Amino acid sequence: MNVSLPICGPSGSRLALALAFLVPLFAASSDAAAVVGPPPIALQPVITSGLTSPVAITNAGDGSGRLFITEQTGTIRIWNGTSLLPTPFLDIHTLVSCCGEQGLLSVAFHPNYPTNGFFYVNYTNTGGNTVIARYHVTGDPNVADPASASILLTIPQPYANHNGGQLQFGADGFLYIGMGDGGSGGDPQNRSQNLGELLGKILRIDVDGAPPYAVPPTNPFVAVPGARPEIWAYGLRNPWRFSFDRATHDLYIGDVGQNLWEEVDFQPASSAGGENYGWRLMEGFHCYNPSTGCNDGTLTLPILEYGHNPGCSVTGGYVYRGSSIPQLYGTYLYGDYCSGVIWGASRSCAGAWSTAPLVDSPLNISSFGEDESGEIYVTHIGGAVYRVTATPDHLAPSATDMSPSAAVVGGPGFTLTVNGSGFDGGSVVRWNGADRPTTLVCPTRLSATIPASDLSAAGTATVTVFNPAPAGGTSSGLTFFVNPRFLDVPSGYWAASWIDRLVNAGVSTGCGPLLFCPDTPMTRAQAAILLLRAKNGSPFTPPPATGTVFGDVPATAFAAAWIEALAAAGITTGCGGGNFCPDSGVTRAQAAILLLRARNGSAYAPPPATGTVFTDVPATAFAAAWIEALAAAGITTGCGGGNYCPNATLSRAQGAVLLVRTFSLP
Ligand SMILES: [Ca+2]
Repeated sequence: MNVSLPICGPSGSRLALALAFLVPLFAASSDAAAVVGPPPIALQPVITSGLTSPVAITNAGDGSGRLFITEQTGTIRIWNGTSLLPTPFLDIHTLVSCCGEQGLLSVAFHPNYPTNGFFYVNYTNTGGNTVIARYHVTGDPNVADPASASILLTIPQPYANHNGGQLQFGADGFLYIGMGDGGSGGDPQNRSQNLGELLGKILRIDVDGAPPYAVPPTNPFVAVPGARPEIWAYGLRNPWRFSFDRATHDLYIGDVGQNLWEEVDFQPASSAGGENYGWRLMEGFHCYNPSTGCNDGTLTLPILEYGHNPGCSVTGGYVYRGSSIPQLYGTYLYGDYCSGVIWGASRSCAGAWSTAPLVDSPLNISSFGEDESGEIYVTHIGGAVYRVTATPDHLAPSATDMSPSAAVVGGPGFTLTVNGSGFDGGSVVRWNGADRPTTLVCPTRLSATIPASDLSAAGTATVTVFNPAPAGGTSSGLTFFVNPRFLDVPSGYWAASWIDRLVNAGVSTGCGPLLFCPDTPMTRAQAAILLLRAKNGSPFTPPPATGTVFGDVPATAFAAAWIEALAAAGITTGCGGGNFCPDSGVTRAQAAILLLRARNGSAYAPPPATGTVFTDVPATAFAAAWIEALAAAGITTGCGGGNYCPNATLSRAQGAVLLVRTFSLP
């Protein structure tokens, strides 16, 4: 059978039920506290009489707040917020064939409509062929001039069904046109896969180019011989309704299926176009023709599908970006013409799509539309318009981690990412209790704009997430560090002041931009630099390296000149076997020798070891005399518990303490 988009179709009993059902619709139980995901919605009647077969609803983007409702029979009506104006905005019913899947199918307003007054319509003419035409408003903003028609494009239609019909302007200013495969069933002439045909495609044209239109030079097939350059994407059966996410500009396509599967396709805003969405090779995620081996790997599969009975024909909707239902923010709404179910689809932060029914309505859903503030409306082919509503009911937010978690005092403002749960479009990131501009990135991630003024003083800040009432609340706090000098050395770090003194003396600049790496081992090569700078002063520069002193330190090695100078000063003889082991960590025992020789000269010899100073340093231990001398000089008190930990590697923070004490750095 062929039940794609049965507008004016034989769904009599269902339609009768819908027509009788003009009171507020039911919503599912509202135990939102136990549910993660989009909330149940209700459909609030906006227009319940005076409309004939509404198939599209949109706004003019002119700040007027009006809704423009396309009637399939050939008129565009205006809802001014309180009433349906009796005079149509446009009446071209004499040009239009109707109905079935034919008729006046949508209108899109030019992005500069407030200044140029142009809008575009998509209809099937009396010959059944698709026409894209431009019209102009008159001096009366509620009436367009039917004589202002300028036809941009006429596309022959071989059958009465599968005419597509959607027009949308993208954020790029180009007009996108949805074209069905031409009709019949199963795309008998294989048009959707044929790049020489405009049928079964989404087209993209530049309405501001030379009349009647120009092809954007960045369209994906402009250089492909035999391809129609207007094609933006292909492999579509009947993309009756598609839309752009007004926040991200991602493209969502409801592509009506054949006998079994309805699908929603997705194109990220970053796409350069050219996707093959599969029809007639595939229907949804399933092979159609051929019945096996249909996907050579180049097809772009749907983000979701659903089966027939009671579903029959998907009506693509919109990503909710309004303000009245924060829990729905970022959710893609779409529905089914026959079943009346409206679903909400969303993508996890990891990129996985999920979908859930939001309401099971008795409507024959012909279209969704947005008003200027991003609230979503539903048209019922029986002659009504509903607004999507929900009871605000926030979850309690939880903030689990954030990135970054530290900054340096006086630094620039930045974008803070907060991960957690219970987030929605009403969630606000707070910095020490003060609201910061916040965006819901995905269901478990927020981003907030933190100004430079939040980094004016060193210390810590408490970051929380607040959800407004009802329910809602404030998450527990995460601690953000505003550090004096290094991202990885907070004010409260145990060696912070020692590291500060080391850097102030010019001995170290850290391990990288704004980093000191306090808890990583100090390598022997790093130690060579730090020892010589601490001993000789920060301006000290060693003679050029020769590469002849240690077998494992060629002249080009990191710190080669410093290592050779350290040897020349008699402070080191290497790690044995003619090598220096520059990448090895300095042990705490080695550090005792190096520090005392650097401070006291190569001829220095410590007093004999007693074995009584540290429990883990008997008199016979390697470097025992040096370790005891280091303690006697007040440079070390050991690693704790009466021990020295001679074989442990020295961390860079520990090294900072020992260097500052050894050389009495200010
Ligand atoms: Ca497909």
